[in-house]
Formats: sequence, structure tokens, C-alpha cells
Amino acid sequence: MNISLANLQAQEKITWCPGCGNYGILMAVKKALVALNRPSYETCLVTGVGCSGKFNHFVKTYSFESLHGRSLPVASGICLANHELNVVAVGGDGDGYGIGLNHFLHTMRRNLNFTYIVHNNQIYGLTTGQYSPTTAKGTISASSPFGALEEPVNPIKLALASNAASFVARGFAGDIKQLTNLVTQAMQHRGFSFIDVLQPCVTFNKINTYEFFKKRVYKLEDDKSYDKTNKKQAEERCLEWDKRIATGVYFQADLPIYEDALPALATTPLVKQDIKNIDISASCEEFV
Ligand SMILES: Cc1ncc(C[n+]2csc(CCOP(=O)(O)OP(=O)(O)O)c2C)c(N)n1
Ligand code: SF4
Ligand SMILES: [Mg+2]
Repeated sequence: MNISLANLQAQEKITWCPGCGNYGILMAVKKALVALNRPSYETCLVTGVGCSGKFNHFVKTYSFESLHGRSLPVASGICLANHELNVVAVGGDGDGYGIGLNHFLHTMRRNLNFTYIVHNNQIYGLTTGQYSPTTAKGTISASSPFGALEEPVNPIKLALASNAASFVARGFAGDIKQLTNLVTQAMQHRGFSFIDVLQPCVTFNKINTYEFFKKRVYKLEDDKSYDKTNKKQAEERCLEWDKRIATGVYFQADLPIYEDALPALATTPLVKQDIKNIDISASCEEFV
């Protein structure tokens, strides 16, 4: 069966503000699923909480709406239970780089085989415009009336510094063609694939707008001198921001994945294993 966009159409009405960058990300994910011809039942989306956390309402796949900042541990569990699924975790910058930051670091260390897409709008959208971990220092917001005091998190730098990230990319919600390509590559990559997406929040972030990004973004794939297997180059490019911002695959490496080290997963996914004849009475005796 050939999968089309119509197959991925959910029933629920989209409630994001008109013009929100989330629409571009939604379209890119759907187009990537079409490009890979993955039926709805082979994909599981796992979201956190936020405007981005509503992502799973608007695309027809299996999904799990987790707690704020907890999409990665839930996605890890799903991945281990059925490593044949196309698992995709989705969340915001507050969700992933704030409350969920520890999970981000530990998931990279494990290099489990799933995709993580962060809607980085540099603000808490759902809760109406408080500053987030990626908000620029000095920004006036609902929760920083005198300007944000902290230095912002640089998610690409953080991922590279983890020394275990195997696919690190950045997309722009205003360039659906490139983003589709990045999501497709991320889903095909064997290992943890992370995409930070520059996502304008048209309602609460009046600084990082479509115009702001359009003036600055350029594509790494157009730069013949750029080598995505060279981490040093990635570390340099990820420091750019004020004058220009690189999009594309910053870094990719073929590293051992967590699942390979688990003998229990070698033949077939856990969910498909026959456990009828396994005697757990001794464990029950001890723990129950
Ligand atoms: C444990 C917990 N703390 C706080 C909240 C309130 N809360 C909901 S969404 C959110 C932040 C959303 O920002 P972000 O993750 O950037 O997502 P966006 O809405 O911008 O897509 C917060 C603080 C919550 N739901 N749960
Ligand atoms: S508040 Fe911002 S992030 Fe949330 S739906 Fe509206 S534009 Fe999008
Ligand atoms: Mg946000």
C-alpha cells in the first residue's frame, strides 16, 4: 500500500495559532512518513506538554502524550519494547532543554534508535510567553520584565559536547522542503537522531520571527567545504547566531546503538516474544 498525506490525516481540528511554525513541522513529519512509505501503525509519536505537545493530536499514528519534559524516557521504553517501530519524540524547548534536560543528555549517551524533534520557539508558548532555556539574555517576557538574566542553552553545542550524539541537525519551520529531508534522514539514521527546529511563535515571540530567521539561515548542504563527519566543524558552526545560522545536518556518525548490546532484543522485539512458558513464580514469591 502506498501511504499518502490523506492516510495521515487526523480527525481533530488544529488549534495552533494561524501562522505558527508548528504547522511547517507537522507537514514535514507527514511528508517524511510518506517519503518512507511508513503506515500509521508503524509509527509511535511521543510528546511532552506544550503547544508542541499537541502534535500527536494532528497526525494519525500511534502516540503517547507523556508528562512535561518526559517524552524521552517514555520513547526509550517504547523503543525497547518494540524496536521495529518508528519512534519519534516531539516537544518544545522548555520541555526538552528545561525540565527534561537530564533525559536529553542521558538519551544521547545511550544512542537508542529513535528520532527527537524539538520545536524551538525560544519561549513557553502554551503557558503564554514566559522565557525559556533558549531565550536570548536580556529578552523581556511575561516572566522576565527586566530582561532574562541567564545565558541561553545552545542545544546543538550541548548535543555535540555529549560526545555520544550520532545525528545532530537543525531545521527551520519556514523551509518545509529542507525540514522534510532532515526528518526523513533522521528516521533512516540508525541511532538517536536529534533535530532542533527553529520554530517561530507568532503570538508570544516577536523577536525570533520568520523574518529574523529568513535573514540568517543558510544550508550546510550547500557549503561544499562542510563535512558533517567532522565534529570540529560542527562545533564551530553551532556558535553562529547573530549574523547567520546554519541549518542541515551538523554531525552524523555511525556509532553502536543501545539495542545492539541487549541480547534479549537480538532475535525479535520484546512484544513479539513468547512468554507463555516463562516461570515467574520465584520472582513473585520474592517481591509480591
Ligand atoms: C511538571 C509541569 N510543570 C509545569 C507545567 C506547565 N507547563 C505546561 S507547558 C509548559 C512550557 C511549554 O513550553 P515549551 O516546552 O517550550 O513548549 P511550547 O508551548 O513553546 O511548544 C509549562 C511550564 C506542566 N504542565 N507540568
Ligand atoms: S502560542 Fe505560539 S507556539 Fe503556541 S500555537 Fe500560538 S504561535 Fe504556536
Ligand atoms: Mg517553546
